Amino acid sequence: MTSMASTSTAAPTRTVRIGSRKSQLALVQTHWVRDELQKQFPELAFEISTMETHGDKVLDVSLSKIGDKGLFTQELEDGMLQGDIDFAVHSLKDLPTRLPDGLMLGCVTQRENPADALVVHAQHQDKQIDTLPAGAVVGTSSLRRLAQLRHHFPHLTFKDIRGNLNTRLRKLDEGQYDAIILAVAGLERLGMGDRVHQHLPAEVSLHAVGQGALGIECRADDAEILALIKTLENRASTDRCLAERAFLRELEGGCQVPIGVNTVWANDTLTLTGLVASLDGQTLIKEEIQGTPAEAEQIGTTLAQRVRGRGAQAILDEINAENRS
Ligand code: DPM
Repeated sequence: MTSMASTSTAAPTRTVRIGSRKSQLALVQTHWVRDELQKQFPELAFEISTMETHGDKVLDVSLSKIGDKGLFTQELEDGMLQGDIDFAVHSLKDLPTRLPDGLMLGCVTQRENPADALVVHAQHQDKQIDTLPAGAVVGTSSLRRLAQLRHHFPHLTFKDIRGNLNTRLRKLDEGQYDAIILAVAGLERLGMGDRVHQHLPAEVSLHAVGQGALGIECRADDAEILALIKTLENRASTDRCLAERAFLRELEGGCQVPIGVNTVWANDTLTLTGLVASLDGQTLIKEEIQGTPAEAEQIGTTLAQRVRGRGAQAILDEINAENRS
């Protein structure tokens, strides 16, 4: 009896420190990672350190205007490089495609539904995105969602919206908007999946690179931590997200560019659809490519070169010039 009790209360061999943003969504995600790891490694202790990132502090400025290099990740990355934390859990879509020297994307978890969701005010319960009345005010601060929706539904009015999910839903319910667009995954993780009124089909809105997956970032030379987090890796999600990230990286798009993607991984074939849109929604440049999962990054890069050849670079240059001025 005594020996059993002493085994179960034995001091953990190592304390692993996990970095997370403070937002409710970030914490739900980080707790999930911690709980999964704790189940597999009962001998380890896990500790969560929360940090505020620049993106959490600047809530009144449109995302596209505050720049994008590590907006939601930099403070966590500094923490890893300084050795204060061992790894960081991110929404993969907020993690830049180029990481600081010394850090790597160690794991992509099983992806939730990556689609965008239409969430409507109570008075539009009987509507869908294509039946909202002319002039209806749709809230989004994603240039990607804005450009695609403007293209398909020029009769709608688009208005910036910021704040966390609860703030946005409150603004919608108060009547400041007729509808808003959010990621299905974020709503579901927060237990608010019932607010998803319609999954926007890929023909209407291609989702953001990495949307719906978690990305775990760690130090490139920490083999022990890498082996630990790799146990949460999902192969299909990883291949899909690596293809998507290679597409974005090759276009040198930050997290705030009108670039959308869709991937299908089936029968040992990976299909990637990529899109670059002009902000006014007039021009959509869209291409599709297939390859084996092992060629994930290569097909992403090739697809980027194809859309660039069709005018995508000119669109991105114009947007980048505007953001700098
Ligand atoms: C990025 C974008 C948005 C977030 C841009 C985009 C949405 C901004 C907005 C890069 N990060 O999607 O085109 O609509 O104002 C973000 C959300 C999630 C991660 C929330 C959301 C949850 C879903 C996920 C914000 N980052 O998109 O509704 O984990 O993929």
